[in-house]
Amino acid sequence: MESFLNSIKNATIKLSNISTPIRVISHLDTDGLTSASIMVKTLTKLDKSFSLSIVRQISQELLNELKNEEYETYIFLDLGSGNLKEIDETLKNRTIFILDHHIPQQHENNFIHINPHLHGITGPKDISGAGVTYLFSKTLNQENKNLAHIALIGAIGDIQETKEGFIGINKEIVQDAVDSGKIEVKVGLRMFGSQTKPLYRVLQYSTDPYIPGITGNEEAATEFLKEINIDKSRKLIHLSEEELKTLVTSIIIKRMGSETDPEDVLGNIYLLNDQKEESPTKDLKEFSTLLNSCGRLHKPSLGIGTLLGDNKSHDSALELLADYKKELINSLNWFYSNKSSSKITEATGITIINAEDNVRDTIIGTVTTMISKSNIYKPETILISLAHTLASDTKISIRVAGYKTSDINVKEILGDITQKLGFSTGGHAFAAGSVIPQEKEQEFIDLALETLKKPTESFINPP
Ligand SMILES: [Mn+2]
Repeated sequence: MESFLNSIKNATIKLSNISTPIRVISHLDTDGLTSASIMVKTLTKLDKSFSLSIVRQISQELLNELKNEEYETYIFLDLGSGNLKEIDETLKNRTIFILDHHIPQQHENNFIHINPHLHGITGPKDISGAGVTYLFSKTLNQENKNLAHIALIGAIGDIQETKEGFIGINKEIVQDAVDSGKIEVKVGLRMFGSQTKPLYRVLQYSTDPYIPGITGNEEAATEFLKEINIDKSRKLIHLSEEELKTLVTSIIIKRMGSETDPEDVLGNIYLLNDQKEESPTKDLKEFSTLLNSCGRLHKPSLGIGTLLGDNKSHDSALELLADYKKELINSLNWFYSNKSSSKITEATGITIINAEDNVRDTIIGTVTTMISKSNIYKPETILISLAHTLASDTKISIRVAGYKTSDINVKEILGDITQKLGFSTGGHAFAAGSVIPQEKEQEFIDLALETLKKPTESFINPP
């Protein structure tokens, strides 16, 4: 930790000495948008001029464009560590800052590279890109402690919050956010939507904690609430203490027998003090979803505006969230109505969903996650989805079915396949993705089936 903080300290000194305009490049997801917001606030406070771009990934085309710009200094946020070689080769003789938390590529460089992995901090839930940017910001100026909550939204976006709350450096960032009066941490039902969704929806959509017989089933969720005498359309935050107790106990009872840890339904809830109740930006988890939808629908500026406190952006972001939900539902409907068509290949152990232009490439990952948690496929079935991008490439997403954490590393699985085609894979052990040219689509599908299709059950159990 000390060497990590030293590297941050050194980087802040280098940044302080820069007087020319700075080019900032950040990632399109929640973690990237929160990283960007922290950096915008930090640079503005320092009176530095800068320009910001939000990108989905680092590509050679992007680097070529950046190369043609006149900047001397570039800051990459929540990306860059995996592309050291390309950045080095394309942006020669420029000053490069990389503030990232992805596993660094092996490549000698003279960048100002801040990454916890370089200091033995390798936990996937220890710190996010926004967390790294936040530590940098706080080291520059202790007053920036009041940005800690933004780093937490980023960490939630990267699914770093655990059943036990935040761990590692993230835990210290929670303390900063509490100390600076930005958030309140409460213990409650670990469920999404407590500020904004009617209870039956909260229960119906609750995959973690999973409620046997209720998760994924609107009717059962409604019936369950009727049995315990709680109006289904109320919101979780409005329940009395007594009602909440009844609800928690009833959920635990439902979970008995099939769950290893039935009582594991309570957890931390993080609420922003300066946001109104029932607002989608009150609960950090819901805020994270709002930002995610801004990125996915290519309106990252609305997300950043919301984070910077711009009311107009906030309102537009809420409208966008509604569009996003609609689009997710349309995409899921496409999946269900094409399940028996040639677009969807269901084999033992693997399903391939070739959505082509029917699902937007930026939401195909989310759609695949929803399918993976919906009990349609046996736990541990590998799900691979493909969708066309605007640039005529094919975006690939991989997930594993089941609501419980699996030991299967989907990043390795997809990486092994795309490597054979000459392309790389990014992401995490539980959710990964890649982009290949459309011409390679069929070759990829054939290869994936060949590699991942398991013999049928009867072959697994010899007579
Ligand atoms: Mn990240």
